[in-house]
Amino acid sequence: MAVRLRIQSIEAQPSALSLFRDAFARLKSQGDDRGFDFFASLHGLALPFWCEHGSPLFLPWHRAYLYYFELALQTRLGPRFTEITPQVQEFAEIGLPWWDWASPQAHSVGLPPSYAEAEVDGVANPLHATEVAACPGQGAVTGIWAAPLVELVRQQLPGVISATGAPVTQRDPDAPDELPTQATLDTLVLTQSTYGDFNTSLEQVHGDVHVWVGGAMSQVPAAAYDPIFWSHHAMIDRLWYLWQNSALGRDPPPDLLNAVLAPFPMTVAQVLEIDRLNYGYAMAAVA
Ligand SMILES: [Cu+2]
Repeated sequence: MAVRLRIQSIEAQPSALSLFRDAFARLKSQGDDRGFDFFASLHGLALPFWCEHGSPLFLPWHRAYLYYFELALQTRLGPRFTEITPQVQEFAEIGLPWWDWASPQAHSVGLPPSYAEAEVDGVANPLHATEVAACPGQGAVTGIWAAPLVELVRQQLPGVISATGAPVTQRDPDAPDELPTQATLDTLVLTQSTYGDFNTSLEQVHGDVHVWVGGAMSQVPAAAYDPIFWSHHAMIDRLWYLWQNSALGRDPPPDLLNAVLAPFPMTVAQVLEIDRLNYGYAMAAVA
């Protein structure tokens, strides 16, 4: 059972943070369909896009996405989205930390320090940025940005990746106090009384945070290459979980329940209970 902790909780435990960093770095070095580039590519470039936005499938699709990404971090992901026993035992219980951008801390410092620092002990911080091209010699893998694609992104989406040299994801965060507030969540999101309204209102606030981070995060084709994407979406998933378990929480309409969350071999009905997906949120730290 993976417990997803608030980022500040992980940052307060140096051993937990370095274990998470190690798992993230390992995933980035895996150049096949269980690796970071492959997962990031499912959201956007290289084509096709699979992500669901502006759709009632926004919340369930991203829940399935994080589920398989977390299995990959845990080294429990086999070929074609199967589950296997962990290949690296120490990563078996890793949970994705959630970035509470509505917290007082985020409104004072902005991005979590663990994701903001470029280097840790003289080594590149795997949570800071991603070089989007394939490592030389890793061969052809779905989702790699070939040189012409890198040039296209530089022309069409300026600021998403570095303008010269190796293509590395960029950020351009706004002022910390411009992040969405807990009051906004409490009044405009968590008070919704239908699944459709909740899904739509949470997607809007979620989009504001993508734009707040800027750079790669502000463009769907590149967003999932920024490591903060995963902790931002863990926060979104947690808010859905909190609403599901509140008095107002409702299931999606019946006609949605059998929708398949492609490319993942899962339906909407199968992601409604996170206990069944073998992860949970550390409730002691609820905002
Ligand atoms: Cu998103």
